[in-house]
Amino acid sequence: MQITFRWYGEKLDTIPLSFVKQIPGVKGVVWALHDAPAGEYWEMDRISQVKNCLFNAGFNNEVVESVNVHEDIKLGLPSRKKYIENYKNTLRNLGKAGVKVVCYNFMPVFDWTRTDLYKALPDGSTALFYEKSKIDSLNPYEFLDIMSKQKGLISMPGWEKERLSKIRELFKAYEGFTIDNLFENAKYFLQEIIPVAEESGIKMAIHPDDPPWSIFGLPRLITSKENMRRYLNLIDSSSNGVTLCTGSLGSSDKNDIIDMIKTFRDKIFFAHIRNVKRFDNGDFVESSHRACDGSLDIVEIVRTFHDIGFKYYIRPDHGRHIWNEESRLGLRPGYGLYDRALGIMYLLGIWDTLNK
Ligand code: DNO
Repeated sequence: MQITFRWYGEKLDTIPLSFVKQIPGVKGVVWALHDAPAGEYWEMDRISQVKNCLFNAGFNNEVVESVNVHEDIKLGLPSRKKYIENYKNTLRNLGKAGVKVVCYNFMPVFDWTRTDLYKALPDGSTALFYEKSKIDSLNPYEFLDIMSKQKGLISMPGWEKERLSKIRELFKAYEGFTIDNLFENAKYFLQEIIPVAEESGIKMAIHPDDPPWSIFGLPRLITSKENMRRYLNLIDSSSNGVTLCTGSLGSSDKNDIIDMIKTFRDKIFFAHIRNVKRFDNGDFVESSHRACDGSLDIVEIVRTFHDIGFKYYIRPDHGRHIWNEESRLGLRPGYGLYDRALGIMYLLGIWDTLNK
């Protein structure tokens, strides 16, 4: 397995790559053209620029998260054709640049959803929090209004300005839309892009829905073992796989993460490993990586990856904001330096012990 670290690019991240270099064990940087709107074609020049920047700092560029899927593709509109063409050409360029895994998601309208980006924890740190009753009682516009007042929202991946500005039209377009419609449109998308991924030497790794249940009446695809299986069966290819995100799937106590790792062992090309603490009322908060701090047994999770001989990429995913880090200008919620670095040390500590 290979440890990676997500980084938003020279202009959009406040963490210098030289700092990332000082975290033991990080081989690759997980990157994307974060300023490219979903559906846009990624020019080779821009891809090469990032590649050079990562190589000069001593990292590989093998994992991209994400090449975002345009909403028209998820909705199955006729305009999807042009966005799918752009997607294919982007994959071709990424393959030429040495990219091996592309993470993406198929979540309608909202990518990951939280209600509080800086929830204070008893130890004085802050973390991302999901309050179920808030989501259940608000309509999406009220929700967005409250979220827009929190610092950092629009810097969250998946919450880009141009997407949010169209939120009313989007909800209108999804009226009456079912999970079967979404699966059908995903199948069409996969049938188009997977042959190109195969030719380009790229493994596609869909990210689970976060949280793994329907919100605001929208259907959600990757929420459970059954749905993951259904998705993988849409097209039989060694390039069709998943990102196993423990925190996203683990927000629901119905998901048995260990069982999922064992079941989909050959289809997991990327793993996001983090802990989450679930509460009885359906709320959850992102906790430290340590097994006893959250509801997930991270030790057993890492042990299972070790047992299956996992040879792909892992990143620590999110972290809390600690050591006054949230006062740093431009900090992206969940994507500070310190707790993600601690997370890596915890994961490597377990891995090295298992190796012995
Ligand atoms: C949140 C992330 C997600 C993820 C996308 C993948 O931190 O895990 O935004 O990048 O869903 O497409």
